[in-house]
Amino acid sequence: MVSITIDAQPAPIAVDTEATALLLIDMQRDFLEPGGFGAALGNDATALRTIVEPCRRLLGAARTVGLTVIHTREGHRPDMSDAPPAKVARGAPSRRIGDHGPMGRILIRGEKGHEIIPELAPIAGEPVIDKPGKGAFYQTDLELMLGNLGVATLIVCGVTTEVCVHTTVREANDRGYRCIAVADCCASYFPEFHEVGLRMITAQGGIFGWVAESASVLSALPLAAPGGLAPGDAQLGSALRQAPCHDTAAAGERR
Ligand code: TIU
Repeated sequence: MVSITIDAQPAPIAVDTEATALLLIDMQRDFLEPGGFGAALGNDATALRTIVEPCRRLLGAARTVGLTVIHTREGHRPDMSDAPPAKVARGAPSRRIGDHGPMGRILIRGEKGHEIIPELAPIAGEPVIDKPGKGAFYQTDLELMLGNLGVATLIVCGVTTEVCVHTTVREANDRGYRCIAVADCCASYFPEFHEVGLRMITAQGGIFGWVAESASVLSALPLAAPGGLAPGDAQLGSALRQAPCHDTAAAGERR
């Protein structure tokens, strides 16, 4: 066990690195590049790109210390049998889920737009959770995986703060996980929703969890500690991370 303390709101939080996972939510082209789902809903997708570099640094550090790293993607099967009609029909987008766009069919597994952006591409052994909803627990094997890995705390990054990050943090909180949302590694198309979304997490003594800056997480990680974690040292976690990942991604998509 390697116990570290991360400076956070509403209070510092002590975590065991061997029981902690970095969860990267939906860092997909469909949300972060023009021509994807986010843009089809009328948003400026490039507004989210400020978090790419902080996420990349945190991901690199997590890999160095051997934290469990899990990626998620929002999207649907090509036949859209897992896409609720109410979700597809909602709003007045320029393109609906399943329609053809510049990066392939919008929010459909196996299409270019569905891929995680290259800067944060998963490496071998990092599970990728394909989720049909906003929350990463709904109709996925994330909870099973976290249980097998002995994870108790989630360091959460990704997009968008008030939609998939918030839904996942709420789902995780109700399941007994401690969540630390990383403020400068989460983003929204609406800056005010980002700010208020983070405040909602920490309000009332941390009603859903904690919020920290990536600098606080980085400075707490045992990156330079002699005898600190070596990459892939996390016992069961290491063994599982090397195992094949049985997600529902299209063949060839998994890295
Ligand atoms: N529209 C929006 O802000 N977000 C989503 O639809 N999905 C995620 O947040 N990933």
